[in-house]
Amino acid sequence: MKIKSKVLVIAGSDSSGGAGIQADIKTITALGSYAMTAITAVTSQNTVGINSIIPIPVNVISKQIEFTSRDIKPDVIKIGMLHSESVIKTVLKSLNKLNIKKIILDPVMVAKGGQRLVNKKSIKLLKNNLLKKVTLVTPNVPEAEVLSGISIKTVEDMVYAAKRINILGAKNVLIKGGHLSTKKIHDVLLSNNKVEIFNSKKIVTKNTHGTGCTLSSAIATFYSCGKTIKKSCELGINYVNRAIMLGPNYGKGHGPINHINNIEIKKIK
Ligand code: PXL
Repeated sequence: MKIKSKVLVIAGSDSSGGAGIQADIKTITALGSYAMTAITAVTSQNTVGINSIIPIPVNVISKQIEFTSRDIKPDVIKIGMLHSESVIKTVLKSLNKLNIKKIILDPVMVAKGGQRLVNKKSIKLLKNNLLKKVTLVTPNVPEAEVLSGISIKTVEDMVYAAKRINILGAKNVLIKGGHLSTKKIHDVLLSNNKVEIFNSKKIVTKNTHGTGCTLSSAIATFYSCGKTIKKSCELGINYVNRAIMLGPNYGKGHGPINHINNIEIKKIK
């Protein structure tokens, strides 16, 4: 199989393999593209909770981004967990040096179990500075509430929040509706001033660790292959839904999804 495109991921490592850089590499690879990484922090965790978060020094983060990208130019950059102000400032500086305009941001704030992954000051900087740089931002409902400053209870609220986040500078906004208690899941995309709603069946499971990382990486991969933002979101949502449905049910807590749901593994004899 010929590799289709190159995606650089700037995000944290998840030792349990379901979220973070590990989910990103699996997703980008499963969808046929080439994954590169700049690791921002190393988390020790399992499906039940997070044991520790060790930051990578900021000069090491910028070196990973710049040194790697100067040699192999990414078609798209996907950004995940940026846990502190200094990390966001560093990433902004590096992005300004590289001439890569296609950027997908998953504004990671808390883990599935409820633990905070980033501090409050960094959320402010993300909102005021980083959002302006991105092609697409993919918050879930709690993250969209923080970014938009409004409380979200309905799909109409999601549309309003998406407009507010668009005004802050993000060119396209996808708010994921999984946290709302609607019968179906409604993901709201605001793209080119048009609202698109993707409706999915709700899959009842506790195994949804890493869905956000996986979705944003899937969208980044489809986008890097030349699909539009709208089509990339549609294909990304379908891929994650299948990954949830076919989850391996590992661990005692919020287990991982099946990132390789779309590929057939040939047995090596
Ligand atoms: O799913 C959010 C997330 C992002 N990045 C890392 C994580 C998690 C959740 O646990 O560990 C590194």
